[in-house]
Amino acid sequence: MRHTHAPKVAVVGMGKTGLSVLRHLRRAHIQCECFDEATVQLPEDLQGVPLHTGPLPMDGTFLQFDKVIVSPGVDWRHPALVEARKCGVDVHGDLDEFLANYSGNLIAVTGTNGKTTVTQMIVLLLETLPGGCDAGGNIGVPMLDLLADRKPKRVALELSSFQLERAKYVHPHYAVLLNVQPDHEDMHESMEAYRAAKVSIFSQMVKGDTAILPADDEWQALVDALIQRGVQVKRFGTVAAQDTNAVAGVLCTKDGDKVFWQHGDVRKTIPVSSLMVRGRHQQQNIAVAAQVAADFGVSAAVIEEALMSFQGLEHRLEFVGRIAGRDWYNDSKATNPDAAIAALRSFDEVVWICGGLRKDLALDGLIDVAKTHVRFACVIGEDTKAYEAMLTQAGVPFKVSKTMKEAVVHAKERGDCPVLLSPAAASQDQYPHYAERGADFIQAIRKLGGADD
Ligand code: UMA
Repeated sequence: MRHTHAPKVAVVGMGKTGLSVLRHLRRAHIQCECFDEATVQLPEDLQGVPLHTGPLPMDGTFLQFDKVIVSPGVDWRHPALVEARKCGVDVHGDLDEFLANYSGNLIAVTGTNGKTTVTQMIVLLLETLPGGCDAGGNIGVPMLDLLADRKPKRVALELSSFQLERAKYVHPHYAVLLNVQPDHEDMHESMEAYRAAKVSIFSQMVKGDTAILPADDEWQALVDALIQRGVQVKRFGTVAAQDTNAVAGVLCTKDGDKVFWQHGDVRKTIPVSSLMVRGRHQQQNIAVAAQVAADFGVSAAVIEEALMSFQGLEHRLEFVGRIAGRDWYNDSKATNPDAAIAALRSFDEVVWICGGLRKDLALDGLIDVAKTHVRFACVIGEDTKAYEAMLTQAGVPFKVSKTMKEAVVHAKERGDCPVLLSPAAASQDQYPHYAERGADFIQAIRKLGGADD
């Protein structure tokens, strides 16, 4: 819609993103109104902005606005948004606003699993450079907040499929795609649509830009297309010694596995036995971050030290401690089956706490890995049927637990192998967020008493 009056913007969703968009628009003296389907209130500093609560309007209200900026958690297929787009209203997310206002060094990171760890590690490493690096996006800091006081020299953005799918024009000069695995099937039309959203991170890349992608064959066609456009492509993976396809990842040799990355002309390696993070997926993640840091000029010595002292992030294969005679691991962030598969593979055998909000995801991929790595399972969550069926197929004995506390008590009684919470499911059936689920797990463990150091 083209209007001759002063621009007016509608902001949809009043969570972290919506509030940050409102503050950004206010800083630019742009008139705005906001919408949320829940009964919400605006904080003190945003009082005075017209707030509409209840179902999003389908009556042409959005036609009065020059643009509608939608939070990532509002389904892009929401009928009110579909209708607005059909009528020609400019509807997008906060990423377009960010890109229109930021021209510094942007490193964009996406993928189903591992993107927070990689983004966090990149920031940790680039912070050592003059001018540092800020982190934003899905990681929890709305990206427009990064522009509130100054224009940072470098920004690492963690981007979800929701943020990417509602962006009109994405063009980072440096972008990382970690993986695309089934997730969020309740919020995307299909797996293809989900994948397309992730891959759109590279859609505008041109000569001189850098793309980091997995070394797996499934990405070859995209890699070829990017190379044809003059984009520098770097690939990562878990590879055998003679493999030359990847510049970063985990190298499997007969002397043991090593994390590696390309530092200028030199291939740097660190034995995984010197690292504090466990699991191939985590080791691969930090190798990717090392590659980004090397490309941005961080010294090899700084990278080496940072990798070796990195303990991983909370709720991601986090070692809680040796308590009541058992080693406990909190992987509450494993909100989809592939994340749980990666966690299970990093142990010989565990007692596994799984279950939660399944998001319509198939659990078949868990059967084999459960068969090999799970001695006993405790199933949590509101609807446990699909998890019970998967464990039955795997031949793994299990118990359904009503609460996390009950699951932890049962888990403690089952032998002496480590206990792993890696739900393969979102938490929102029982908790506001995966972090609360992880905190509840830790609290239940502590209640068992008897820390053994
Ligand atoms: N709302 C509606 N209608 C809807 C849905 C939501 O009105 O149909 C309203 C809610 O009532 C609420 C607001 O929208 O008031 C919430 O908006 P939101 O869900 O977009 O939440 P934000 O607080 O803005 O957080 C978002 C991201 N959330 C999601 O993508 C679901 C955060 O990622 C992100 O950290 C934050 O922006 C800052 O960029 C969280 C997440 O769970 C961590 N991400 C998913 C994941 O990692 O798997 C993708």
